[in-house]
Amino acid sequence: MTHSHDTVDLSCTIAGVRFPLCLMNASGALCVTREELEALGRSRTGAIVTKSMTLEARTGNPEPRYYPFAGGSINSMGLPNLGYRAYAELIPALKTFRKPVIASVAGLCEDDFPEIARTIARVGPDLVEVNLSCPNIPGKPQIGYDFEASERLIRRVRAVVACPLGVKLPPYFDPAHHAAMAKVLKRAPVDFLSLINSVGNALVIDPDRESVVIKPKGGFGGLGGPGIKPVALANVRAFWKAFDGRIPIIGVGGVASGTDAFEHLLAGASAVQIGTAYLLSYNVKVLKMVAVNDCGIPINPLTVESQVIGCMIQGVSWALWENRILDRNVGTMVNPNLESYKILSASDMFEAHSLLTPVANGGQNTSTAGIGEPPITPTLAAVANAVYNATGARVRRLPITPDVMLAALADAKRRA
Ligand code: YRO
Repeated sequence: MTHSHDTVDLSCTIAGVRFPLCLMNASGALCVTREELEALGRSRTGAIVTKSMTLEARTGNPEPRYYPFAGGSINSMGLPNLGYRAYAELIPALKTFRKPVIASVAGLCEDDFPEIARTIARVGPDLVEVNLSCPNIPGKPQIGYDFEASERLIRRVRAVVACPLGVKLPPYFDPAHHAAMAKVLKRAPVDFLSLINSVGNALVIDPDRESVVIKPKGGFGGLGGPGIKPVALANVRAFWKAFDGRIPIIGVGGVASGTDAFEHLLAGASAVQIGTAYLLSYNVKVLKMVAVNDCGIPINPLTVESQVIGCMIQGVSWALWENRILDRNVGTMVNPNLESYKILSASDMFEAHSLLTPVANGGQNTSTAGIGEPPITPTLAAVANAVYNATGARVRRLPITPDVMLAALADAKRRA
């Protein structure tokens, strides 16, 4: 028996809009610029979801503002986006990719939302998703945690948007809050729900650097990734129940595999969005490497080959994971042990080939030749060059982690 993705129907319909595939990016994940949105258009994603747009363009918070780690990601991007006028110009072109376009609308105050929504709805997005995780009045919680403000705001946006309108909600942790919000959403009303936004105001600390990992807001930020999946599933389930299954739900939170997506569908979602895992696809993985070494005529080729492959493994480790952290004041290494000093592991292993070329080195080739540093050092350059050949981005920092990769891509775009 053979399986082909073309014979399996994974389409879905949300608020009357047909999606060719029930998987798409989550708002925020690589959907700010024209290039990122067009890349989504060319991909197999079931829809193109934009970054939440504000009245004016924003560069967002200072970096580092996004940090992926083993358990997920933390961010305090601060709404970097092109401003709604730019997206109003882009959306007609994005629609030519023949998949729904979801415009995510944000605001820095309540009055911003209807103004943006009115204009953006006119250029024909297939759906509008209102991001309720936005600041309201200083000192008050985000709009999504203020049920009165949420109701006022949704009613005002509803009045100016003709296409299907949904809300992206923050996670709630108490059944009373699920009930209160469901009541608001039934009165407003909305056509679909996107559940959930990142789990707000989390704090990730790097014990090696003895520091928080993102710069804005003293390190506080929204948590995404595998750890928030149970919170997302609970919110999908709670709202599915509150609406007796009568509202389409897009599940968001901790989706990195088909099984994760399936769990969201089991909880009541009709489609699924992918945030942290989509960004993580910017992980560099070495699939295959060929090392060619001139070391004269080796007495024991098998030993030399084994040595060369060991060097390649060390080189790739160096390129992608190893991070020796020195205390700048006293010059001692502060990585406490090998538990927090990452190197390549079995699942990272690539197809390694070693070719030995018995080229005559100068006058003769019978002397001793080092085969320690020679196969290690060029491996770093080989990885960095392969990254350049694949993406057009030059990396100049090691190890090449997703944040370094994203910065390099942004740099390449600026230079282009
Ligand atoms: O920082 C962001 O741009 C951001 N990150 C998220 O994980 N979710 C969001 O909804 C947003 C935009 C909204 C806000 C957190 C900046 C108020």
